[in-house]
Amino acid sequence: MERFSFVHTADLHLDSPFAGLKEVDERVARLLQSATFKAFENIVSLCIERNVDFLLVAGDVYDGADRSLRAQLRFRDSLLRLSDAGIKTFVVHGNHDPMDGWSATLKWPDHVYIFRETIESVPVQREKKKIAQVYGVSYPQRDLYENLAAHFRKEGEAPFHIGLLHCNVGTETGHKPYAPCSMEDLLSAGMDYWALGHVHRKTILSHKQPTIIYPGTPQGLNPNETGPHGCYVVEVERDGGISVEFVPVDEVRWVTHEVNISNIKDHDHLLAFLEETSHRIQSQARKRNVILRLALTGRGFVHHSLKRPGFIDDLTSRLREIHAHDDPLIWIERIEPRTRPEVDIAARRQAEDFIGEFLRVSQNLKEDDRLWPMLREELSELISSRRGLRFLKMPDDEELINLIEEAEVRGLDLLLGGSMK
Ligand SMILES: [Mn+2]
Repeated sequence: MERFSFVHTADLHLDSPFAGLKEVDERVARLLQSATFKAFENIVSLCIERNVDFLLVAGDVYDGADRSLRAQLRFRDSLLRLSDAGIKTFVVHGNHDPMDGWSATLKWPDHVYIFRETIESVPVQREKKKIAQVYGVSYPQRDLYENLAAHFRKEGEAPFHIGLLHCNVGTETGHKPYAPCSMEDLLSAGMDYWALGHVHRKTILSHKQPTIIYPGTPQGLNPNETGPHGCYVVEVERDGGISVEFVPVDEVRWVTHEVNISNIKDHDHLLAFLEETSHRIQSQARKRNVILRLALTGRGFVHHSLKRPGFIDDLTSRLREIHAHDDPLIWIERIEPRTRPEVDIAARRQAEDFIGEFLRVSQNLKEDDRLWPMLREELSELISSRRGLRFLKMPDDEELINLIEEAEVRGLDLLLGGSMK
């Protein structure tokens, strides 16, 4: 067989509104507005630089079913650049951009193939020789709970078979179970490579026979999509061997960094320490724009200062000022207090008094996950209220533990009153 290469991406979410950011300055807002487009532009440039044979886009091209005209035009313009370079593109749509959403009537470039609502297979040719066969299907509508992978079957003679699908493999992905399927479904379809989309964190489910990959979002879309985001370059050798390389293409990188305040002695020290941390993270990002969340942890004198009205806001502004003219940009999104008061909690927990009992209850809640359904039950009334529906969602396990910890610290502060200040 012929040696060839391709790039695999998914979940572009073009024109994502970057929900969940409370306040953003103008420079950051401008950068975010174009970030999803620029990340995709970087992928197109990568395809051309590496001279790959084709690009695979595994769903969620657009952020919403009501895809903006701007997003569709920018997507088409990018694909035109690829098409002009003789590089083919194969696209499926997912739950965020199903076929029943609004589409402008645009003419797509010659080398672009968009899969429709029934599974099709398309040969990929290079100089009249078939190098691969691509199988794909798009979501007709958003809420699709049918196992699509189970209908993929390799057919005919081709040197290499690729499944292109937006789907949820297994149950532990942290994403909605659209087009749910199992590893067994993927393994039994006879594909050599599964180009998946849906899970926003890059994940290699299987290295070979077949190779199964979620490339993740090429641009992190919210403060939880931290670290490098990009796409995969895949090289297929003459003997069918596959090598994959992750290439970061993100324009803006979300970083959450924990800072332990236990050894901080005064406020000057705190400021200098945070400044030094942000500078270090900036240089580690290697000329990428960074949006930084600093989580302050540990137990120390700073804990009580952080509770002073306006203290965290002032600290945040000060750090933003220091970096105000940096290019690439580093922006302190938030300083999150997860600190604890200077108190011997272990000793307090042993004590036969009300505080001891309170601490034992909260520890029990953190450690015994059988109690969590009860906690969620308590929360459900708040979350399903009219205001709650707009602003809240049910916490996942990690968030629930964080909530219990916050409640423990707050409860302890209230119970201890002024005595520990
Ligand atoms: Mn997605």
